Amino acid sequence: TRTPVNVTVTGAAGQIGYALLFRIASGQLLGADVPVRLKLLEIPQAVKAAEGTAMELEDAAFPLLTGIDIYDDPNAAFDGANVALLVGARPRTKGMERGDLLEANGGIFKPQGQAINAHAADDVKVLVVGNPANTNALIAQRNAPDVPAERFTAMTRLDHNRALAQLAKKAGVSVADIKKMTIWGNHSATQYPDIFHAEIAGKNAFETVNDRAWVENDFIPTVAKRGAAIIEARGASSAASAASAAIDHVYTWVNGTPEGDWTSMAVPSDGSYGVPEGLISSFPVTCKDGRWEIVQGLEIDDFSRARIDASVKELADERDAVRKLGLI
Ligand code: NAX
Repeated sequence: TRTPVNVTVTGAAGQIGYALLFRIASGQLLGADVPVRLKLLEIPQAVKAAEGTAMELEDAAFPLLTGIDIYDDPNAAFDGANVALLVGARPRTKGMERGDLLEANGGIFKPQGQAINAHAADDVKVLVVGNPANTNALIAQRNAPDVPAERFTAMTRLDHNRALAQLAKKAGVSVADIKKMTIWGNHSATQYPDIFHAEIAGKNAFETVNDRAWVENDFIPTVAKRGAAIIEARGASSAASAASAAIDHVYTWVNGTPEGDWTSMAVPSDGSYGVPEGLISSFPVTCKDGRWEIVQGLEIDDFSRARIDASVKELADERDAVRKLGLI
């Protein structure tokens, strides 16, 4: 029998946590033959609610779930973590400036980065979901100098999946027919969903839909503003779809991208495509043997260049702001 994989989830009592934990425990995060031990981190006021979720997890009698522990101390929660899903974050509230938001989240992601550095397993893989995800991941990564930087990633897979769904609808195909979708940049309204390299049933997606106005005026804004549209419709932000994307992100990272396809992950830049080194920006990536690699050699036209640059500039501004605050 295999040793259980320790999966730490922060914000476990939140709405994404509620959707995510059951999918992890059922084996969808790592594989149907991989036992998992859950380590849940919450703030003290939400520990009781996390205990309620843990009771339900127990009641689901998942054969792969070997244990659940609940903590309010990051040092204990990340002890021995092989996979760390950083979901809990400080949301933007009314009247909050961007600087306040970055500072409040620095208060969460700096100590969590330090705890990962000190206590996580040698093979730890980190996915940051909590917003602003890219910059929260940067803060955690910079505060974990002993962990290889490439183990810190942020989630743009929900944006990627949203882009697949919109393109499939437009082209009248199944999402399974689409390959090589890309989200570039920040998980924010400046993100750039790129179909110029995507393929539908093996043919170039942009040429197949042949509708530039749709790409510019419909597809890109619909994907970028989908989070706001969900809040408008549901009265609450995306939760099950966000949990599903987190499952996809880690599953792909661990188990690999299919031959002839790639995915989108926000990862520390090596300078590829003119993205300043170190920024945690979304790229097209392939995964193999538990490692990701940025897809190289794609041609970027002026239209795409301007959009990538705008999103990357926002990331650089956020990095400068958290540097000023002494968080990195
Ligand atoms: P909720 O407010 O339902 O849950 C957040 C939970 O985090 C709460 O239970 C809270 O007590 C906990 N928490 C706060 N500070 C913590 C800390 N220091 N340690 C541990 N737990 C802590 O939010 P939810 O809807 O679950 O969303 C969680 C985060 O995901 C938010 O930041 C949200 O903006 C972000 N999202 C990111 C997405 C992405 O694509 N990257 C999409 C979905 C989502 O909007």
